[in-house]
Amino acid sequence: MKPLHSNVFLFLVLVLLSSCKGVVDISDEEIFAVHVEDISIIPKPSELNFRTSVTDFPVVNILCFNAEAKESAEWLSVLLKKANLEVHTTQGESCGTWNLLTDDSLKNELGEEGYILEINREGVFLKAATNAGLFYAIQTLRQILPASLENDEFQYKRLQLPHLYIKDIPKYSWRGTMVDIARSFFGLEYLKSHVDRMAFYKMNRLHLHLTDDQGWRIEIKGKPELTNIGSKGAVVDGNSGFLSQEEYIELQTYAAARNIIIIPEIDMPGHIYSALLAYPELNCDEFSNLVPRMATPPELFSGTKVGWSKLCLTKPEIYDFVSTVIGEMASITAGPWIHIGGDEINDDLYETFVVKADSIVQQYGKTSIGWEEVTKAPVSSSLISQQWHGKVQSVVDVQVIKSICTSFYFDHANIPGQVNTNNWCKKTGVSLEEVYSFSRDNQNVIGLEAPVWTEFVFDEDTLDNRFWPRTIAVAEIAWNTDVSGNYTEFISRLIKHEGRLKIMGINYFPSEELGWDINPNTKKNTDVFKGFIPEIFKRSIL
Ligand code: TNX
Repeated sequence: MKPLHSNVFLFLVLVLLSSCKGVVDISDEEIFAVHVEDISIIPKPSELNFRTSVTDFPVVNILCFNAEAKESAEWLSVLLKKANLEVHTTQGESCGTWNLLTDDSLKNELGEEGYILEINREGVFLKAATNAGLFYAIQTLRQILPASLENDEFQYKRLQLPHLYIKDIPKYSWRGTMVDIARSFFGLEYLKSHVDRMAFYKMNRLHLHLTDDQGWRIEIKGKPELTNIGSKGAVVDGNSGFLSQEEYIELQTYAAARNIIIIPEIDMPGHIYSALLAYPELNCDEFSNLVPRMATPPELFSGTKVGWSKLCLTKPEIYDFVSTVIGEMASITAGPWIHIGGDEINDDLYETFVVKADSIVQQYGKTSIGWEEVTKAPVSSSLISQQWHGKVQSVVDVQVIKSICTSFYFDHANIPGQVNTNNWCKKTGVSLEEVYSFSRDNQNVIGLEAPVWTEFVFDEDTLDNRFWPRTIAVAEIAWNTDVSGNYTEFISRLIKHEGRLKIMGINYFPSEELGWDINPNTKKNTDVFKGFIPEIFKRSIL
């Protein structure tokens, strides 16, 4: 750490420099004042108090951080520079106008992801036990600052901020979305934008549904036909393709820098025709594992029917296949989880399979997640069950992620009758209000996750329309559980996000109660942090 006097010296030099440039003469018009009534923070912080006083920030600023908070200092500099501030970063504690501090002893008070953000007459102070907490403090600050920062159109020279105190701690550790890139493929660039958007709303888990009957979307070097052959299909009108391991790792690093963990799903033993096509030996004799027979290898499957394909569970060789695939996924996955699917199949050997697949995941040092059907089997107590209807009688006491279809299946319509949507779970679709009103009932719940299945989603604008703004409601109720029931108040905050969502190029669905432009006109696609990675993430995170 630098001694304080050297920082004071640096400050004096900077003040001198800035007065030489004449910036002390800046007129009032060049100051952008943030007004309390314009501030709309989502998810709603657990504690937020505005004071009546304000601070005008200088043009030249010292950003001060402790050694551990270096990556956070990089994020904050990017943000402040977009506000046209001149920023000089220096290591130290509370020695600047902007101050970042990680302090392990705050873990009791703030947990892994909580933070304190204070703006007072001395400056701005961001504190947390971890860089994850600071990252979220920076996202909050970003929501306080004007949206024009996002696309470099902020014209002012100085900022005036109201004094405030925020102490903010998430309720759930799992605040997720899922993208089905198997039915219709969406590639690296879209997924990175999706990560940017999730991070802005403090979401931290991205589940990728990588494999299904229609397509296999992740390169497995030990089983090259999975992508040579298995990636070629998609639903009718959907795109095919796959992520190379290099792309998967690039996405994962980009996400990790934003405190988002990628959860890869290899759906087994059903939903697996694309693998059965690539390696026909995984089928039973005469394809008796394909019932009803919707396609026969080497034919691709481009329909939408579910529950008709499975690995031949009487063949011991299928476990070599499972082991190769899981082993490779474990070796390229930084997060602790691998999702083994397990949905929608009937077979006497189903439970045996699930128990074995779970133990293979553990052999490779990871923890399994499965769709709730897997809890019919005596799986390990570390497995996490992802509930999509909540009706399975579990034989194990395990942690639960709620993805209940009546509230979180965003392949369902935003409003009744919306075209290209599924409706098997709820005929009228899943409205923004229904998402927001979800009430949790079970003490094992670790969080919420909203999936978009892509049987009827063929392009990025449609995928945006399914995710946004419903995902913002998920982000809020997963972070702050004191908000339930106050939908009107949520809407009054969400309304103010329209401009920012447009700048970020999000083709949102204009829910009527928001009064947003019907056509978001998403020509620009930007984000103040788009493409940015702090130094420490330029090395491998595996
Ligand atoms: C059920 S939920 C599925 C998916 C479909 C989805 C369509 C679950 C684990 N399986 O295979 O895409 O419904 O809404």
